[in-house]
Amino acid sequence: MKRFTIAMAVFVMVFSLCSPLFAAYKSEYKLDIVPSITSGWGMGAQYFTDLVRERSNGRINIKVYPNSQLTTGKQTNAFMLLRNGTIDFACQSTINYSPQIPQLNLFALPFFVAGQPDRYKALDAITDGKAGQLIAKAIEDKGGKFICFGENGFRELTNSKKDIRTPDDLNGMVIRVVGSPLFLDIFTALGANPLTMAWSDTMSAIQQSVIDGQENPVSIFYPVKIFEYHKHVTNWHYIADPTLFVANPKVWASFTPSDQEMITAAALEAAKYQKALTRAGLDENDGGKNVDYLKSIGKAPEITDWDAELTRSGMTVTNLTPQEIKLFVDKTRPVIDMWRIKIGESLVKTAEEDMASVR
Ligand code: X2X
Repeated sequence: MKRFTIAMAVFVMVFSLCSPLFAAYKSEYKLDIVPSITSGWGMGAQYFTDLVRERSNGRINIKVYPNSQLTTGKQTNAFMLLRNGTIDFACQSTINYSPQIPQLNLFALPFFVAGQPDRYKALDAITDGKAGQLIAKAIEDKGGKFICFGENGFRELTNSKKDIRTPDDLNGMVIRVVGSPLFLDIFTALGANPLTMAWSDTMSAIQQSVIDGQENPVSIFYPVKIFEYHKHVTNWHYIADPTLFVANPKVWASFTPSDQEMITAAALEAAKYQKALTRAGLDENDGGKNVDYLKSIGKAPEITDWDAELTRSGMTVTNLTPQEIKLFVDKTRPVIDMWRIKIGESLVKTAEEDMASVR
């Protein structure tokens, strides 16, 4: 009897090692995102999980949990929960992981990417370049499996009070920011009153006028109809906000090499879709390529002229002149000087070289 049991155990072990069909996959993998599914970020995440489900014939079922459900609203704890396995996959903003991985603050250096002649080209040069590799390594060193970069978008400023054209206009305004120290430094330097708050609490704070303003990409604030409360938007593109497609390393190691390959390809495709979604109608230099791509995959965007759409929704759209931008740049320069050190001078220099290579 004992021999039989041992023989069975050996058989099961050998069989499970040899057969991917026998691999112990979970019935559901949880994927973490902060906003709703209707945001560009959410749609990109959903696209990823759909591709994986389809291409694995339903064997690999990843479910998107929107609205910070998996972090119970504590979006800046998200990396710890990915690392400890509470979360299997994520499509997360670099901002939310930056308290644990300081290198990720690179993208949130004010006007660092936006100050380049073509901000989207500059951003791609970083994520596809040497700096991107250093960032991927920083994430892996801290205990996350990096798959690829996606996009939330360049972040703009909305508020309920007035048109913002200069830092003086921001004076004393209560601006909601993510719970990441760099944001407090930026808005303090600009003379505003930054208030840290989870995104999941922000819309009700806006409704109750607890805050005057907030900053987010249009693909985040438009779907939640911020224009019903905030009548002013300033397009200053001050920071870039890529997303990260990532996994828990143990979960990742549990997949067969061919499944890992399939999941990686799906993430890259979803990232391409997410970037096109969050750029269409916003990238002035794309020659229509983002809209064309979305059309080619049967997902033509409804809105292609954002200034017109936001105006139609009742917002005053403020586009800044180079002279006005310079006022914001000058005010935030000390913040850059301080944060270059925290991020790591060599990473910041590498990113500058990546951006210079496409100028
Ligand atoms: O909280 C935000 O502002 C959001 C949704 O953009 C992020 O998660 C970084």
